[in-house]
Formats: sequence, C-alpha cells, structure tokens
Amino acid sequence: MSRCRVCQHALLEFFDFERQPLSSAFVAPDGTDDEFFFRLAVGMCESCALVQLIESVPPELAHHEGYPYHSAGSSVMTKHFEETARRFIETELTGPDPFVVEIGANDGVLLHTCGEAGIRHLAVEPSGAGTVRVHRAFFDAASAAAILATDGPADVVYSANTICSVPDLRPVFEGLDVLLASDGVFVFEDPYLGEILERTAFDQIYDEHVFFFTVRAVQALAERFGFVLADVERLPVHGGQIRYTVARAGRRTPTPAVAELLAEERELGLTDMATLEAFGRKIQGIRTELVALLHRLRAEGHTIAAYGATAKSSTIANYCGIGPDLVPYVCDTTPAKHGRLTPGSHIPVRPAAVFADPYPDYALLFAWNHAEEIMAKERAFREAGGRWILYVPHVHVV
Ligand code: JHZ
Ligand code: ZN
Repeated sequence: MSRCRVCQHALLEFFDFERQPLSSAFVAPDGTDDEFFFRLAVGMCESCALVQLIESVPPELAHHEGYPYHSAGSSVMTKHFEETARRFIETELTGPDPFVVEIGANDGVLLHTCGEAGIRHLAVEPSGAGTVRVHRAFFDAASAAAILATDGPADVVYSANTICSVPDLRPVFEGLDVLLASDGVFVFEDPYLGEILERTAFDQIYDEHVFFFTVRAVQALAERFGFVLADVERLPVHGGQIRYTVARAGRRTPTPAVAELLAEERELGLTDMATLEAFGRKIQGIRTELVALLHRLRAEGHTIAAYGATAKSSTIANYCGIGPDLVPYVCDTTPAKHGRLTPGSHIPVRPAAVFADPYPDYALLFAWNHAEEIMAKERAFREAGGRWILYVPHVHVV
C-alpha cells in the first residue's frame, strides 16, 4: 500500500494515468529507446488529506541535468516575481539589513529585484546557474546551518513552483527551523488543487508535481513541524495557485483569509473522495472530446500544430495518445528543446518562428496558462484565420 509522504497514513487512489514519461525529459530523435516511464497516479491521504502522487520517480532521475525551464521566458512571470519582490521589501524586509533566501530560484528574477534594492539575498538549489548568488545544495538543516553561519537568520524564505515537487518535506521544515528569524516567514506558491478541480486542469499532474496542496493540507503540514499557516492568497499565475505564508508557531495570528478559504474548501467538498472521483470522470470526458476533435479536423484536411512544449502537455499528449500523426510539431521559445521530441509522445519541437511559416489552421495551446500573453503575441495567427484549440476548462475552439 502507498503511504502519505508526510504522515505515513494510507493513500486513497482516485485516478491513474498509467504509463507516463518524465515531463521535462525531451528526447533526441535517436534516443527514444531508453526513455523512462512510471505509473502516474494520484491519491489523497486518508488522514491529513494531502493529495499526492502514488508513485515517486527515483530522485536521481527527477533532477536530471539540462533542465529546460526558464520563468523569464514569460513576461507575465517576470512581472509576477518583480512584484513579489517589491511586496516583500515593503512588508517583510523592513528591519535593519534584511536577508531573503529563495529555494529553487530559477532565473533569479525575484532575488535580482531584491538585490537592486540593496537587500542581501541568496539562492539555495543544487544546480544553480543563474545570475544571483547561489548556495549549491538542497535546502535542509545542514545547508540552513551553513547559511546561518555566514549570513545570519533569514527574514523571508521564498519558493515558487518548487515545494510541491519535493517528495520529502521534513528536511525543508528542519532547515526553516534553523534558518528563519524568530519573526521570519516562509512563503511558497504552488498550483492549487481547488483550481485544478474547478478547471479540470489535470495536466498539472505530472512527475515533478508530487503534491497538490490545499489550505487544509498545508495547515496540517505546517503544524506538524511546529509552524503556523499565517496567510493564504490566491494567485492567477500558472493556471491558479495559492501563496502560503508560514510562520513559527505563536509568532503570527492567522489572517481571516485562512479561515475563509478553509470554509470554502469544506463547502466544495474539495477533499471528499466523491469530488476527486468526479474529477476523474471529467478527465476521461476531456480525453474523449479532445481526441475526437483532433481526428475530425485531420480527417477534414486541416493542419494542426501545438504551441508551448510545456511539462504539463506531457500528461495531455501521453494520456490522450496525441503524437506526430495528429499534431506534427510543437513550437516553443526554449532553445534547449529545439530539435528534440516531446517525452513519450515524440512530437518534434520547433522554434517559435516556425509557427508563422506558414500558420497551421489550428493551434493546440499546450501552454494554456500563458494564453493571454501568447494570444496577444500571436494576434496575426487569428487575423489570418487561425483558431486556437483549448482543453481547459473544457475542450473548445476560439
Ligand atoms: P510553462 C514547468 O512547467 C515545470 P511547464 C515546473 N515543474 C513548473 O511547475 C512550472 O514550469 C512552473 C513556452 N512558451 O510555464 C516556454 C513559448 O513558447 O507553462 C515553455 O517551454 N512562448 C517547474 O513547462 C512553455 O511554453 C511564450 O510566449 O508546464 C511554458 O511552460 C511563452 C510564455 C512560453 O511551464
Ligand atoms: Zn498524510
């Protein structure tokens, strides 16, 4: 039986995507023979209600080299991190000589913005190659102690799109206990289960996303390790996230937003098995509709391309059986993905400039979370008669 990664109680499985590849393991055209596959399935802990993957990917495979994600590729995300930095500077980094640490800093936009305001900052990640100062390690008690010795306690420890992909959260909280100033906060943001269910955004489920947080589960998680969930804020980015603010127990009174969202989750039955099983039936419905639409368009002689070789689209493509026969190529701005094939589904990735050369009749928007930005940028596609295919929150053409 699979057990909860936090409290060791049984996991109640509610959906099985079956055999899936690693979502960021774009393959060379001659490398498709030794792709790694695992059973992608999700369940909920019967005790703490934390929704999580049933099976884990071996850690040495999970953090493979050449990780091709860059948040700065999206102007909306760059602005998001700049604004987050400014908010911290105004509300949390107000004492004398404040210090901010980011776990998994990616392009370093947030820390760079803090640095420009003269604030001491440090990224902690094993593969740091960004432009900001990096402590190369996983965040745990040992790395936290090393940082404390050189830099002193942290007023803010921040993490975006990372905590949900750390299978063992105990070392993270042990590190926080070492490094956080007595009134410091741990702020993290990740996709919200409530939003995933509301939009049937099942493509948020892939190998890297181990946990699908709710306010209920994060509150239990924080308390388990001697902390308190002090604030929650919904964010529009990446298809709907929550920013959680965690403080040392007794140091902050939770804001009304925590109780409000908890009540909303209870009312929606967010962590009822019946709700999660209904979500599973909707997933099957979207697959049926999307596959039928693509087959019909192809049979009618239309050309189709995909847009955005996202990690998310790995689940859509592999679960729906969308390969190069249905969608011959996917355009993407990430140079490291060009010339490679999407994991498992083997759709060739081409540069973004290929999109207009010539436009396809239909574009399957794999990067639907960046829809506004991409549709604005590619306005000429629609003006030329092109149509976007979306599958969140349901299959539709615009
Ligand atoms: P995007 C990754 O997921 C992995 P992905 C990770 N697990 C995670 O949680 C999120 O990021 C945050 C391209 N693109 O952001 C670039 C264009 O081509 O949805 C990217 O390859 N043109 C850490 O991969 C992809 O689309 C554009 O204009 O699902 C977007 O990937 C834009 C804006 C993007 O994350
Ligand atoms: Zn649990």
